[in-house]
Amino acid sequence: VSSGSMQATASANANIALVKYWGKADESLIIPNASSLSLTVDGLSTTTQVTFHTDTSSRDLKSIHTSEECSDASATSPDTLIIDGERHQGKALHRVSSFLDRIRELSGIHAPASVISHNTVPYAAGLASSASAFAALAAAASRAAGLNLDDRYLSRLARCGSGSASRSIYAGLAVWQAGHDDATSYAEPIASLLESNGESVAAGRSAHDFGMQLAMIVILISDKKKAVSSRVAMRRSVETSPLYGSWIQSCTDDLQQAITAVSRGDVEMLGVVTERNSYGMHATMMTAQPPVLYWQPETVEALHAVEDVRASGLGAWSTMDAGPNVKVLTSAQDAVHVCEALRERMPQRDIHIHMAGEGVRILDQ
Ligand code: 2P0
Repeated sequence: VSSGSMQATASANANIALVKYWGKADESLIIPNASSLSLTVDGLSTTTQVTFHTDTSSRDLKSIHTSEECSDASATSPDTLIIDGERHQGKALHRVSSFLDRIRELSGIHAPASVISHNTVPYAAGLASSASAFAALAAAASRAAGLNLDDRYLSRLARCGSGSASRSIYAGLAVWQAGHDDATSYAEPIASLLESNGESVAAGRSAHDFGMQLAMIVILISDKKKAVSSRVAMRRSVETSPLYGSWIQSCTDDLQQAITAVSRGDVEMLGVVTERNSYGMHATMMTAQPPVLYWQPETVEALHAVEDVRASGLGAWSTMDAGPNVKVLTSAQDAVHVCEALRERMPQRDIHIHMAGEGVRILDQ
């Protein structure tokens, strides 16, 4: 293979879970304790270029790896990582290098790589997600290494980088099937799931179209890096929260109801499940030891504003992830009205609409 062809660029959107992933059954393979459902959204994306430097011999790479055993892995990683113009080492590089090792193993291209990544929102802003990052990296790195993987395989691969990334492979609504090992834990578009379940969808409407008619409004509360990573917070929830068992049970019920809502084209039913599931996840982490509390006073203000907007007759349901920002599920049709109603109540906040977005795509190679 000529060295000139060992490069590819891919772009992926972030996704916001409606039924959340919170806790792993297998930490190294990233197998979750429950299946989850998300909406891929536009405007929060990562574009990543991967180049394998095949002119560096595999012997060089092996000797670098061997020297890692007795020294700081990050200092000797063969790869380079640049995110939004800034060179990263340490943990971030180590995580990317471990991910690239899977690609090297799969493809037999044992060459060091450079990874150059751009986020549409700054890396530090609390909204740049590992979901868009690892979905784009999985697609770009596998293509750069000459692999042509199908979506299911890409989803499994992205999952190994970050669980939520498994869902960003797809447009609109995606379900990550928990599974029980590497081969059975992957995401798929909700339309395929409904089809394989033999479920019918409300007349004149496909599950895909329904998903693409949803929107998320983001109410920015803070753009600071979170004090507790979601990885640590979910581990602590699994190990110490007395609510963890019932949380997992409720996810199974919520996913079932969410799927029914989608098959009926019922935004309200989907919204009610989404809001309840998010509060359940936060209740679980708040009851961990020590508790994980991502909420700020302004978070609570925003949650009340969403209730108030809904009481005014608009379809709007809140959901929150591992941070203080509030996201609001609504229909594409209502999005502008809901956004205006929220801005009226919180004029000092940054509030933006994110429509349902496309799945991962290769930009060039
Ligand atoms: C989700 N979150 O379903 C949940 C809800 C945050 C709250 O997936 O450890 O970065 O890399 O698998 O995917 C964020 O966790 O965690 C997340 P890892 P990830 O979107």
